[in-house]
Amino acid sequence: MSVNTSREVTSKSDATTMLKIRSFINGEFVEPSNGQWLDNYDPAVGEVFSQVADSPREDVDRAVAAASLASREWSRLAIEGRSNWLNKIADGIQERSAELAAAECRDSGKPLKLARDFEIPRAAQNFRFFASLIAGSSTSAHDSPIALNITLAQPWGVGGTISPWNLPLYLFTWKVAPALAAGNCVVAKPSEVTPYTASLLGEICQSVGLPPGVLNIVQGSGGTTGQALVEHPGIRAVSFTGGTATGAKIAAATAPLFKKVSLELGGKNPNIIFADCDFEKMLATTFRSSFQNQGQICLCGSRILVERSIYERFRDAFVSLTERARVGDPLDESSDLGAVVSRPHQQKILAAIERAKQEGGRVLTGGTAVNVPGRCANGWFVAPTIIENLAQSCSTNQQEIFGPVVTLQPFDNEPEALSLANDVPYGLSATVWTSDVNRALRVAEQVQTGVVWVNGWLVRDLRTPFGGMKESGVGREGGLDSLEFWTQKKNICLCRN
Ligand code: TXE
Repeated sequence: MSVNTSREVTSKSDATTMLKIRSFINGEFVEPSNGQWLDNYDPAVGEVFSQVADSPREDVDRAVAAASLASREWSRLAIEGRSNWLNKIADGIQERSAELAAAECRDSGKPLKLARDFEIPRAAQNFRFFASLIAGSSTSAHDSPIALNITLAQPWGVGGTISPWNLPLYLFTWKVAPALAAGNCVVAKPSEVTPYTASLLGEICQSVGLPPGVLNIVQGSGGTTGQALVEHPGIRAVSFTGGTATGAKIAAATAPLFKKVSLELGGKNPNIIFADCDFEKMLATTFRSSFQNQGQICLCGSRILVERSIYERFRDAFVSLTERARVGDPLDESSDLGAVVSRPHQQKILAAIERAKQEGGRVLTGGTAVNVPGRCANGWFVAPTIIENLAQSCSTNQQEIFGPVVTLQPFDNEPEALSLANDVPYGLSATVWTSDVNRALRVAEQVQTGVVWVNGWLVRDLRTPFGGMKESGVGREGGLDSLEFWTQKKNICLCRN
């Protein structure tokens, strides 16, 4: 059955209504062919507010068939044509930005102001950025007396994207926009935990008149819909962001099929603070890099390494700043932290804190769930938590928690700071705080991460490569790296007589 909108509000009982979030296939919103739905929660109130399709393999097949058909025209569009479509989608996001921010907040529990001021604008920017990047792209040629070689970058046809729940529309569009820009049609799966804004994006594509099949959004769980997507023989390239364990499963499923795969995985990022830093700037930024989005950003600096001479000064100031933070209703403008994404995730974070205590950790502040009175009394909140006195080798300092939990570790000198920073299986990002530019360069060059910020955090230029080393992933996203991922090179050699 097909309907024009992603959202049919049906009566669940006399008292309540239920939003239904469908897949968007070939330009239409469709029910899951197996009739299976998943409950979707508002984490701030702890209640189901919608149901999302749990699409089976057959629905993924239909989406791939639609994308494959649409790609014949889409891949032949002049660059200006594709660029115009991307800008139209960006316009649509901007026009509905208030609605998108409210949906993101409800789906994920994040503060409304974070979605409104940072994430939804970035989703529009993702489309605009790749619209202008392709407009300036060129084809390379190599000339010689015997032949002229022309190298084309051709799209794969159908691309598959799988995105997580922490920055739902921001990361969904970060994959979809370059795939479309490069001339692919896309089958995209948002997280089943936060499906709402992707579905609204489907409505935007419909209202701007994007040709059917160019972007298909299959809703559903990872093991069902996601697995069907990565195994589909019609999808030659897959871009994934999510947990490292899931990344390993996707690598295993795609390797025998020789697909191109980009894996953007977890992190256990060091925030390295030297005594000669700008203390006030570092302190304010460290609060954000620890607890923004309740610590549920793969780039959060969850291990804070502090030069011993300022360890106590930093610890006391950081604890005091954190204790002034407000954990509260995400709709309240004064809330610094909202809810974490789900009840199981809240339990996972609290269990990690208990494990830290067993490992000898001293909880300096936080460490518990937070009861927010009123509308959010049954919501899933966790206090921002700072722990010290833990060994480098313990699980708290080795495994990603992905919540508002950071550890503090003192160090005596630069080699020790680097040794602690690098002694984890992950290698996504690092932050270095120092006023010594030579030291900044030395440390940045030796730290084993794909991204290093010096005297800042989450400052992004979309032209730069983004991705991790070690268990944080394979491949780079951003700028020309994204366009390169979504195309394959073909060399045509024109031999001279
Ligand atoms: O992520 P999953 P989860 C980390 C974080 C978190 C942990 C687990 O530590 O606690 O991962 O989170 C889809 N085939 N990050 O379980 O499962 C899934 O439906 C294909 C880090 O929620 O990795 C969703 O769309 N797809 C992170 C996406 O993968 C599958 C962001 C991510 O979900 C699949 C999120 C399968 N077999 C979690 N199984 C980051 N790096 O930003 C699941 N999926």
